[in-house]
Amino acid sequence: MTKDIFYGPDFDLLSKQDPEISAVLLSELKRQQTNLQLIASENFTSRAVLATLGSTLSNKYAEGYPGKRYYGGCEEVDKAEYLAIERAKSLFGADHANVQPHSGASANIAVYQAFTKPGDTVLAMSLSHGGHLTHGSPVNFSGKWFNVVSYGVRQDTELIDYDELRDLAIANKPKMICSGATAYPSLVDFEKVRAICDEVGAIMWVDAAHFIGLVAGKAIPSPVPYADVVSFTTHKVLRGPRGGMILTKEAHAAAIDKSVFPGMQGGPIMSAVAGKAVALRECATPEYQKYSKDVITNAKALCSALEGEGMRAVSGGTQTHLALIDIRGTGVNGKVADERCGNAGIVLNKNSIPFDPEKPGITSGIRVGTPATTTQGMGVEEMKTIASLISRAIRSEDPAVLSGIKSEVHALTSKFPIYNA
Ligand code: DSN
Repeated sequence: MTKDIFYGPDFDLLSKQDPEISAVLLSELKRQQTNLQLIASENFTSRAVLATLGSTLSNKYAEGYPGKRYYGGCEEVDKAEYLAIERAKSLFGADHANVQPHSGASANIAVYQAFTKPGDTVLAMSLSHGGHLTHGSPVNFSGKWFNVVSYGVRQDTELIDYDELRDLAIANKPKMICSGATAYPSLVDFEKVRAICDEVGAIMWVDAAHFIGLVAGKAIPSPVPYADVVSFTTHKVLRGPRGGMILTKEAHAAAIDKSVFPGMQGGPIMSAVAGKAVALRECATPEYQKYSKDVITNAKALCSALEGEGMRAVSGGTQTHLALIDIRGTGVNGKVADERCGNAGIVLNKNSIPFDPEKPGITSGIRVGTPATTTQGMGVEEMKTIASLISRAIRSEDPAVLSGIKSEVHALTSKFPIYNA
């Protein structure tokens, strides 16, 4: 382990000034280096991105947009934001990019605000079938302020039921239709969704948070040519800093910009905006394109190896960076599996499967993703090993066995070091 990642002298200063927080930074680094990171929405961003996040850009208030700020002294941060915008437009072939949302949820609030009014009807994927809190959950602003009608997957195929989606759209006449999910292992048919939106006169919104990195790497089809608006996070497969972004057609550019600022946010986090620019430049390289294809190859390998271990892949497999696994065959629920894997140094999350008989806090499934392990350089052989480690961890309640698996996990991760000097 190295603390060089924390920029030597500054870290030494922090260690003296605040030993408690510096200890957290070091132990979190160690946790990321030694355990297996299989949370589908996490990744290891580059040292270049981390450098922007720990920079003096964090000190600057820059309410407004480049060239039209409400504060003086923005000439340098303007350059960073222009670069982020131009790189996003070029990478995704988008008319317009807003790089200021603090997170995916913030970006989604801005989308609702730009295109709808409280009380309007929106059609989105239900959380229990893989959607997101901001897609109409009753405990979220989206479910409280909007009439969100949910669509789901078919029980037999566990794939989006486009016939049901069209029927619901015709019956409810939504102002906006959202596609995109957090636990859907297949690709969305954007052409079909566009046709349904056109038929009912709805705005087509794609929440691409999970898969936009695969789009950036040209590993899967892009929603950008079809959608009116695409929102996403920048820290998942995309491997950038924690944050959000929105792409739109030119016709909606002003509405989205007004909705982000002053509609929803104050000052943007300029260190994160600069980090987004750095990540977007990295995404435009052949290395990143190879990475994003490898992420999918690894996810398929992990998914089929887990099937080989007697677990069921929801929807029969994966076409993306994640797999949703029905673990009922092991006799263990998602909550217990999550805890046992955690004790074995395998970080993943319990996840509801479609039509899950268990409560969301228990679940019948787990979600696994390969963005982080692929960044580490792991490949198909390691995915087979990981599947075996997961299976053994899930099926064991003996702390000594879990501790033995943890040693194997540490041996594996030590061969694929991250953030080493
Ligand atoms: N928390 C993200 C995920 O894990 O999918 C969604 O917001």
